[in-house]
Amino acid sequence: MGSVDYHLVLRALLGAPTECGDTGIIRTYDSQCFLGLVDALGHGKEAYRIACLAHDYLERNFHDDLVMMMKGLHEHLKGTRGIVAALCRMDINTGELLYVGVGNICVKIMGPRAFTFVPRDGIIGYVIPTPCEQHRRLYSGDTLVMYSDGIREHFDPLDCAGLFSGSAQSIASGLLRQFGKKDDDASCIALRYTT
Ligand SMILES: [Mn+2]
Repeated sequence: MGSVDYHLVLRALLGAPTECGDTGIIRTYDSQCFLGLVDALGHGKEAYRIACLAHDYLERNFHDDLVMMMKGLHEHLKGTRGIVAALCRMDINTGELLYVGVGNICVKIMGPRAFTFVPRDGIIGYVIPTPCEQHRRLYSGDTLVMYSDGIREHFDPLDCAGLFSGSAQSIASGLLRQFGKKDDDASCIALRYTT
């Protein structure tokens, strides 16, 4: 039996949560954990409105197959300025992890088998390639992080060695604090897996 500790942080560039174009959702059900992170293009009230549309869609459809979900999200957001998003589902018992991503949301496994998923290029709601599902496995002690481009993409794990030994909450808020940029909304999900 595995268990997960997870946390989501959001920070609006303009301060007000109702002007944040980044959003995220984490849902556990049966032995599954669904995680989605969204960055609506631009920022401010219009980005927030689109992020809410995406959030509502994910809230209603998080049980779906990830490729279907990405296609559905694309249809749902047509006519808006669009978003980028990463969708993950893990099996808490086996550690099996599925990923589908379009656009610049960074998704990494931190641990002895460090791995970075490669998203497909595109803007969901505008033009996307055929979504493609990637599979990995989390092992006990691994941490999954997902973050938008409001957080520096590359950082040296040595600069934050202590960070990854804490709780999911301290990892997510620590990444935002240490590597958050000053010119965009920012969001981060951290998930720690133990068996
Ligand atoms: Mn952004």
